[in-house]
Amino acid sequence: MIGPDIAGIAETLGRAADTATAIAQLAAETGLDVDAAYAVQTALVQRRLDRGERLVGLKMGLTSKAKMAQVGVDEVIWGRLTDVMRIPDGGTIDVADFIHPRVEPEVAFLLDRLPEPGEPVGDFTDAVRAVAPAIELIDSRYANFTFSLPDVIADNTSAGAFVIGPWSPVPDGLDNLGVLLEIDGRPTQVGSTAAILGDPRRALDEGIRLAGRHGVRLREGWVFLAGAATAAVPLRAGAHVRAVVEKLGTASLRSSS
Ligand code: OOG
Ligand code: MG
Repeated sequence: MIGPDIAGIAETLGRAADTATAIAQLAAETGLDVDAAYAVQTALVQRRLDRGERLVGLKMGLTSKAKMAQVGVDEVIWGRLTDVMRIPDGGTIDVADFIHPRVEPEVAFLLDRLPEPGEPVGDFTDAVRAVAPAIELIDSRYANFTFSLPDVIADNTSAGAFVIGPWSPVPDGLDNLGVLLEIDGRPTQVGSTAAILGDPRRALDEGIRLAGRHGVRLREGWVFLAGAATAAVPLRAGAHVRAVVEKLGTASLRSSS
């Protein structure tokens, strides 16, 4: 049997992102399972690397119930981050570069020495040098932000852009910090880091384990997004977005069109 056309699907998804044009879901029609979907993601990100982008980290997706419920997929997933996706803290994003962008509050880790593949993360503070509040901009390439599990994996887990706030040394506890997403000074989502797998530190174990299954090893110096603590919110032009994480501070961005 001939399997799905991995390179062709990656090209379709890559063009959708490059032209900010939504496409129809494709996993069911092309017979993509989870493994094939990660192969598409690899090819899709390689397309970016081929034009000079650099891999700078890993992002987790659907690590909170709020997110799982919002998109109707209940498996933890992971995707790749490149340098071009990173927007400086306080920087501006043009919504016209995206299809239907949404923003969500996250916690970021700056990775230090990671264990050997197959080894558990021993001391979290050995593996993580610093933590920061972050905003992720997600932008599903599928119409109506609607997708199946293999669809969203193939689409690099809707990765669009991200902002990292100021780094701080790892605090004593990360498992119950208040999280606020504010748009134009109004709180639009409120939550806790406990929503992220009970403790965002667990997202790192999951990232190492799940990416390891596909031969991807996390690297010293990479950024790691642990996944949103709340549902994501549509980003309109002319907005000022702030994600505030208790004890860690604020990450912010503005949007133009
Ligand atoms: C998938 C990406 C999920 C998160 O933080 O949960 C994600 C999506 O919601 O489109 O980035
Ligand atoms: Mg996210």
